[in-house]
Amino acid sequence: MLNSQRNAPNILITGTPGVGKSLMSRMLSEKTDLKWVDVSKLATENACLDEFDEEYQCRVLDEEKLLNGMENLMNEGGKIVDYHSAELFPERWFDIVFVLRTDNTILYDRLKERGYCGKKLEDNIDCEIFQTILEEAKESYREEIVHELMSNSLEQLADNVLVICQWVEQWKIDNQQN
Ligand code: DAT
Repeated sequence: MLNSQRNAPNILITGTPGVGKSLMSRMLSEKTDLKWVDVSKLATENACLDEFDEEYQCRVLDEEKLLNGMENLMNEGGKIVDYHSAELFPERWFDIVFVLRTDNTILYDRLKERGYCGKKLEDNIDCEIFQTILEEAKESYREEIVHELMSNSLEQLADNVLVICQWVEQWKIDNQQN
């Protein structure tokens, strides 16, 4: 059993930057007893970032150090992991995976507002057009646990949060430890 150690589920929220992972993770952590793990923030706090990559304008991630630092947290269960890649983590960590999707024009505006421009902006829009993270997720986890969710509007966000909250409650009923 993948989740035999856990008394609450672990959820991965993934997708291209700007699709709304942080906002959804924060809302979920407020509405459930699950804890939000912002992987980019964790990587910075735990000194898992190495030298600066000029092409991608960001620092290179020390993946092994990051994953080792997350292992105990994930084994506890009850975590909402928010990260813009799906292939980094061990499959056994997650009970369900949500890939957030946003229409290109809406995503473009959100990333512009965030100050992205040039190659960084183009690469992220391409990432969404080519469904890169969705494909990654389907290759990294059992397809039946990977779900695509549209996140264009706040209405969609609220609906998605509601459905996930219901799923968490059902998971707890189905996985009660006697
Ligand atoms: P991510 O964590 O995926 O990079 P975010 O949560 O920071 O994205 O959201 C990016 C911006 O878009 C932020 O200003 C909040 C807004 N946003 C997120 N989800 C949204 C939604 N479903 N509808 C409208 N705006 C949304």
